[in-house]
Amino acid sequence: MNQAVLILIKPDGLKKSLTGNILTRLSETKLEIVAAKMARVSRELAMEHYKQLQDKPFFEELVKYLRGELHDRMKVMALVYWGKDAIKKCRDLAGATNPEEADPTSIRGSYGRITTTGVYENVIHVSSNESEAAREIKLWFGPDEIIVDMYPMKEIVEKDCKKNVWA
Ligand code: IDP
Ligand code: MG
Repeated sequence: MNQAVLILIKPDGLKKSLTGNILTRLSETKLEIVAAKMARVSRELAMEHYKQLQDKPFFEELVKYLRGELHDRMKVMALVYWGKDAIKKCRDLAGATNPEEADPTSIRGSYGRITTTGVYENVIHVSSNESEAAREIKLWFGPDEIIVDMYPMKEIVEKDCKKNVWA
């Protein structure tokens, strides 16, 4: 069964110029990239993304971290990988949440660190299960940004909708 998984290259990954390394490591999975973009992260988006951690003492720092406030990089790279056992394959390559405990050859073990303020800067986000992946992918991407049909969608006509087009 094909699965989808949301990957975020977090602001520390971008600041450390790790995009290429991380994508190379993830290519070992032979999964297909079906969506990719650079994204600015509003406070609302960061809080919604990590809403299951809202009671943790590090939540406020975590929101700042994902927004890029700790790294002077107000963006993340968001991707959707698609294929057999996509979540396990990507989580195995990412390594444990705590970079000190992660396998030293994993992405987080190689590049992550624990900050003095307590948040784990672990360079990459990987969805943890299918329902979280669906919730997160729908949060970060619209249906037209993903090149395979993975979730039900509907067509709507928006009247008087203001948007930017090329001048
Ligand atoms: P995951 O990213 O491995 O799925 P989660 O428990 O979902 O781990 O936590 C989300 C993010 O919050 C982590 O990637 C890490 O940046 C941060 N984090 C999680 N647990 C801790 C902690 O105990 N101390 C500091 N930061 C943490
Ligand atoms: Mg998680």
